[in-house]
Amino acid sequence: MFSFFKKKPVAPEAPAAPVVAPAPIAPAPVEAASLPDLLPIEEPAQKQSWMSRLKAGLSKTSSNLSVLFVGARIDDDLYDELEAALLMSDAGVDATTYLLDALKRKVKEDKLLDAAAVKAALKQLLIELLTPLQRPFELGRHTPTVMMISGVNGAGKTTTIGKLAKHMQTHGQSVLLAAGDTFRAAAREQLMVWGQRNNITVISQASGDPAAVSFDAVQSGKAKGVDVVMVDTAGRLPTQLHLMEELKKVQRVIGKGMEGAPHETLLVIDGNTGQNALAQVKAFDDALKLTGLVITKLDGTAKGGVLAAIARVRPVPVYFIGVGEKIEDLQPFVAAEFVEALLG
Ligand SMILES: Nc1nc2c(ncn2[C@@H]2O[C@H](COP(=O)(O)OP(=O)(O)O)[C@@H](O)[C@H]2O)c(=O)[nH]1
Ligand SMILES: [Mg+2]
Repeated sequence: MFSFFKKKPVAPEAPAAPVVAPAPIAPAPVEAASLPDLLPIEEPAQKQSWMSRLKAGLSKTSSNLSVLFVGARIDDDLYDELEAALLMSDAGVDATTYLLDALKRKVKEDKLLDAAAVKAALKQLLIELLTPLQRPFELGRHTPTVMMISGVNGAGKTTTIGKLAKHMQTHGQSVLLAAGDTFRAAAREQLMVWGQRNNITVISQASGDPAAVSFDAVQSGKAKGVDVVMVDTAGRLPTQLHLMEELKKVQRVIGKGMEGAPHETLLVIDGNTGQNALAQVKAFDDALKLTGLVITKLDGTAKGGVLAAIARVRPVPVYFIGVGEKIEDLQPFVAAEFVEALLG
């Protein structure tokens, strides 16, 4: 059966953590109308299968690649066009060169004669390139599992937290959120209202110190024995060095609240960002030692090749990918599925 999260079996000697029903901790400060960018609360009754949504989401990237193989002859023109298409998809020079060289070798060795066989060979090479990025997200190893979520403004951090929280609830996990985006009061209120509607506790502070809010959330999560604490953070660019320092401080202070925490430090990337996504991965990874990525908005982009660039240059695991705004549009990254949607 398909499972969204991999649950680590609890060691027999570990005491069972008490799970408390999450409860909102503060009254609703604003009306629901101020929630344009959070999630629909109900999942739509009509569910498209994940594969068809992934295909639809990636169609802008895939049509540029797949079209090359339709009735094509295997010659230098095909390789040139493929090179251009891979670069256009933001696979980057390194991954593009690597894939083309490997493909040419394979065509020669296996004496491939028709375009369909070459396409199948490319699929295989892409799966091999992307599989190291695939890693199931583990729950249950720590109580709580503490996650810190970082990224630039508008990447999809808060909506990703909302979607993950709902998925986790579905899997029987209790969740607590920290409104660590203290930069804007609206961001804090947005998360709190959403938490109340979804019966998920949100720790928030009017004082606006993200490290303090995160520390409180971890303490509270430990005391209540919740399964997962997710810390939202304000968006920032890697070039804003003082804000990157602030983020490092939040991470350090979380570690003071619970040894070994945060267990997961995630970077959320907007799939439309192009090659700058790679710069973001490098900078946030250098600053925070990322444990994983979430790549959102692959539905709006022709740049889905950026995963190949990440795989070659800074292979941080991609836990989840997003192909839309609904809860079910965020799913675990599976290399074979992704490549099938691109070149199927
Ligand atoms: N099309 C699309 N929109 C998304 C996706 N993920 C997030 N968004 C939208 O991106 C916008 C910014 O998201 P938000 O979570 O507020 O970004 P944050 O600033 O990083 O917290 C919102 O309107 C989200 O609905 C996705 O996978 N696809
Ligand atoms: Mg946000």
